[in-house]
Amino acid sequence: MTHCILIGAPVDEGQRRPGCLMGPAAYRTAGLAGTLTALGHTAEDRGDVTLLPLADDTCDNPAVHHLPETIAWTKALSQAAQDALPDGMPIFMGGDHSLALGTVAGVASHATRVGRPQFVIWLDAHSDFHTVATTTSGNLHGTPMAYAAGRPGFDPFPPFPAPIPGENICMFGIRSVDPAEHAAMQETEITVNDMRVLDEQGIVAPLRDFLDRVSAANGLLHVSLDVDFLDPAIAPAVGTTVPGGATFREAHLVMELLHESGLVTSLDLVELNPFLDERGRTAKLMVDLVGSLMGRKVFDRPTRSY
Ligand code: 4U7
Ligand code: MN
Ligand code: MN
Ligand code: MN
Repeated sequence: MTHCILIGAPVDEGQRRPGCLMGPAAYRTAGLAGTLTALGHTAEDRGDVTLLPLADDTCDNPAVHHLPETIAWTKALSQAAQDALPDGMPIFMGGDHSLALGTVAGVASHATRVGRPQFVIWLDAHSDFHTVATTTSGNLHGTPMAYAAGRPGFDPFPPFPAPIPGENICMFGIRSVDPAEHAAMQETEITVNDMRVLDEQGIVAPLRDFLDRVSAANGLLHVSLDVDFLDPAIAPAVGTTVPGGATFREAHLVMELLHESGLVTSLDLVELNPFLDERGRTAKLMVDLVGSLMGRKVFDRPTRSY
């Protein structure tokens, strides 16, 4: 039994398709809390995080927009993560992916406090490895992984509390990487399981590999699930669709294996734009994936081995 702490993060400023701010309401409407309690967990909804007063932060890259808002969200969400982690498992209901600038900072601070290494699984079509300096779109939802990895180029932001070593980061579903991100990632030990790897090896072997490392290190594991990890045919409610994403069963299998590992300590649900959804199907799929992550099985057997 896990105490799940739902935290709304109605962040819309990290990209240019208004609507992600409706994400937390859509997850509540799709029955996220009830899904958790039906599985025997407890669910506490702490409501939506509100934005702190803005500073007049600036940067040299003219493409960047909503910098003061994004920095304010980063601080507020880092605090919300640190407040929640001693009490249970925070589930951040986004909101665009810039919210992970704050949530990952918060979980990394907590990990340092409890003296355990932090690991991150990034489920996304994109690597989100731009900095404030390199982004050409200016959309800061394309930057959180670089911030968490301690890349320079985030000057106006608070320094990342405890940068996450590349060996502790694993990406799945990747199929859109900009040249500046690619060059920067070459310098790291990040495991990039792009769609080609999944086509050839499937989900199980690469994921087991990473989970074994988390377990051996007694690590904490943060999962960041971007809607565009999924194929747009099954998950249309996202601004940045990229063809060739994870199938329904691939996504559920990731979640089922994560559940069996017992290692997940925090979760982001990001980039859902309910304004682009078809009768709530993407919101419902995301809630069902959380169900698999929290122990729902296709068919319950006393013992199961793959
Ligand atoms: B998401 C992009 F140019 N790389 O920087 C950019 F392709 O959180 C996309 O993963 C970023 O959805 C996507 O704008 C950010 C683009
Ligand atoms: Mn993303
Ligand atoms: Mn993405
Ligand atoms: Mn996106």
